[in-house]
Order: sequence, then structure tokens, then C-alpha cells
Amino acid sequence: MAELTQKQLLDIVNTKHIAPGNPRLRQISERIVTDLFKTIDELDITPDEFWAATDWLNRLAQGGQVGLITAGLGFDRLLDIRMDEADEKAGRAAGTPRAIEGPLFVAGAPTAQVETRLDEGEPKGEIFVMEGQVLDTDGKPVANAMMDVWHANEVGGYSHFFPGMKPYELRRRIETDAQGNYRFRSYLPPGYAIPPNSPTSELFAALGRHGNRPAHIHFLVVAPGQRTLTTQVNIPGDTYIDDDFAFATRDGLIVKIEKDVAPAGYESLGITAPFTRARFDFVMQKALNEDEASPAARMARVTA
Ligand code: MBD
Ligand code: FE
Repeated sequence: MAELTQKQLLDIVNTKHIAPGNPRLRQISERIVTDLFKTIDELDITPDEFWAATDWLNRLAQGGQVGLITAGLGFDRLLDIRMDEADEKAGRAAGTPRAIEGPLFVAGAPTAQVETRLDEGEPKGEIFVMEGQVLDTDGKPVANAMMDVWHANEVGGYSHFFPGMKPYELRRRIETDAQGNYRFRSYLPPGYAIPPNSPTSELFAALGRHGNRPAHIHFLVVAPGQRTLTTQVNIPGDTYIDDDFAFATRDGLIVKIEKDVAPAGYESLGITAPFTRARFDFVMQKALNEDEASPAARMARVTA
């Protein structure tokens, strides 16, 4: 039987095949396996350490927390930085900065025309209206844009992930009118913290890191002919605004908060007393192809 050196084993693992398979996947697998062999050797990883890691990965996946770890280790922001770099190289107009989707988007939220409430019943925080237009990079209104909006509840929980919340609570889709207008009422969310006693919190404790995100609201905006825009806005004043565990805070995405706005004109949202408002326009890049305008692949992943 064959005795193998580390190098011989690696070569066999990386070249063994009886069919072409998927060349791109084989290339990626080869790189990752090579780097991990190297890590194990150079850091003298013990069998106990190795099997503890596989156990952790199993628990991480079982708990549906892989997306928390990718965000917390910077991979989600990395993908944004790479798309920004590609845009800049191609001389594409930037529009509203993109910001990570995160692992907590749910497709299929109830849809409203132009305006809606995200919350129901008694407000669980400061009554808040956000409003503005969806525009293209020429400054023209984007009619019939579909804007998904979602945020955390008063204790930082997201519906469909946090126990006790109603389906689609604090999640809505808003279709803009001919002028690209949107408007919604909700309450100002607090920040988010990773779930305690979870595989994610285990890793962050071991790394000596916190797992907090500053207060934010997510958006996913889709419109014919426009590049799908995934972004977030931050509420100013949060302790973690420059120390987000997911590295998603960006200039241009911190909204200005106006307090004590007069209620006139906001009756359709059930507002009869002074409230807190932010105005924000979303600027979408023009799509260069159908893929950029259609989030079909993205939606297929989340609805699966
Ligand atoms: C969130 O609310 C979030 O937006 C991200 C990116 C990661 C974890 C929780
Ligand atoms: Fe979030």
C-alpha cells in the first residue's frame, strides 16, 4: 500500500478525478484544501483542535448561523468592497452605497403601494417615518421600484428568526409611484446582538470580540432596468456605529434624524402627534444586463 508524504497526499487529493466535474469548483476546492493543509502543518493543529472545529461547523450549520459568521469575519463586506472596486474601475456611477444584506432577509413580505406601516399596534419605540424617492443615477425618478424594508424589533430580534414574532413582522415591500416616492412608518429599532449561547457567540468570545451591530434598517430595491440595490441605513448616535461587528457602516448611509415633525400630511399613517422623521433618496445604478436588474438567483436562494 502506498505510504504518502503530506505533499504527495495533497497532490492526490487535488488531482484525483474520474470525470471533469465542475472545473471552477475543482479550482476553488484545490485552493482551499491546499491552504488548510498548510495551516494545519504550520500551526501544528492537533487532532483535538481539528475535530472541535468540525463539531463547531456542524452546530453552526444546524443552527442556521453560517451567515452570521461570514458577516462577523468580514466576508460580506469584502464582497461589497470588491464590487465597489469593480464599479470604480469600470467608471460606473456609484449611486447609493451598497451595504451587506446580512443573513436575515426573508422574501415574500406583504406589498403596499407607495406607503405602509411596518409595525402593528402600539409602537414599541420612538415613532419613526422614513420617506423619499428612488432615483436613477441621472436623477430621474424610478417608477414601480420594489423596495423590501426590514429591521429588528425592540429587543433586536428579526421576525422568522426570533421566537414569538409574527410572520413578516417589521418586513414590508413598498412599490414606488411614478415619481419614485416611498414612505413608511415604524419605530426606531435598537441595535442587534448575536444570539448568546450559540456557536457564533462561542467563536466571538474565543476571539475576544463583541457581537453587536449598531441600529440599522435594511433595504433591497429592485426595478426594471436598474441594478438591484442592497443597502442599509444607520440611525446616528449608536455606540456601535463605528464598531459594527459586521463592518457594514458606510459614509452616506447614516440618515439625518428630524425630531418633533408636525403631523400634518401623515394622517394616512395614523400619525396625529409630532414624530421623528428621516428623508432619504435611494439612487440606483443602471443595469448593464438582465442579471443585474433581476435578483432572481438571490430570491431563489432565500425562498428555497
Ligand atoms: C443583522 O441584523 C445583520 O444585519 C447582519 C448583517 C448580521 C447579523 C445581524
Ligand atoms: Fe440587520
